[in-house]
Amino acid sequence: MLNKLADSELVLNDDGSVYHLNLLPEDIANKIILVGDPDRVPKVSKYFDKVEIKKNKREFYTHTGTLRGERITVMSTGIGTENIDIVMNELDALVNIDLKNKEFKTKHTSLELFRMGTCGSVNPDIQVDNMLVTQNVVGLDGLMHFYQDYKFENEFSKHFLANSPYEKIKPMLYFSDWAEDISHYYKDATYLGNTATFPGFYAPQGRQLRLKAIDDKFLETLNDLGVTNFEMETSAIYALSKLLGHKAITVNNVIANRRRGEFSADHHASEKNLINWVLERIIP
Ligand code: R1P
Ligand code: URA
Repeated sequence: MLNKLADSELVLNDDGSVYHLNLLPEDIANKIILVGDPDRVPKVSKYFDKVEIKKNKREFYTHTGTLRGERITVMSTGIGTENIDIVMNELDALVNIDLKNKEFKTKHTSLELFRMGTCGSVNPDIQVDNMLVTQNVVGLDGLMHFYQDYKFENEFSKHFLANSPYEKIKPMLYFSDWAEDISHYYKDATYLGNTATFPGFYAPQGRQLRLKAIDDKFLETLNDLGVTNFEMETSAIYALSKLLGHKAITVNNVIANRRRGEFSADHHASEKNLINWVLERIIP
């Protein structure tokens, strides 16, 4: 690969910021909280000592400031792994590419990325309104098929691949390097789980409104394969972090128990609890 990137490959705005995130290198901290919902960004940054940067474009809202004296960023990613593709590549470009010359930097910078999201449980025993940290993730979206060197295997992934009856759904499997990563922040999580990331909220997660999903036993089958919870971003965050040399961890608030048909009685209170839970741990 050529060291200098063409203008069509690393697209910048007029002020030199990365194209979709609309950010300059000095706009982000090393610790970055990733949330799906843009409305969650001010709900997080209101706990900061002060907010120095507020920028946005499309669904990508970013606030950077300090919390207990340490610099921190919160950014919304919108929904889905296709947005994570943009977020991860542009965040990495902010720290590992010289944007002026469009050349790779020789010294690598590793970011600490904390997804703070919501999910549905497919294990009937998991209680709603609790935090579930993703130890392993199976990507049932298609994003990582487009990258080389994407596949990371462990016992969970081997078991899943050997036993999945869904031949049409080609899983990409990843896991967090549990021993070496940033899991120490969340040592006391209520649940450690095996998360499945999907390219949709309805049939891909077994929901049937007026259309039928792949089969009626989807939730039970995924749970039998070892999956604990469903959401829409973590596979791409873990896989691209691994490939790009960043550290990432997801905690999702369980807002639905799909097997019992339960939804959080007060998801606003539950979201506030999630925000405090994460902030207390990543900057104690
Ligand atoms: C679906 O409602 C959205 O909620 C979950 C899913 O991953 C998807 O993005 O996460 P967030 O609460 O972070 O948006
Ligand atoms: N987010 C999801 O993607 N699925 C759920 O069931 C809940 C939150």
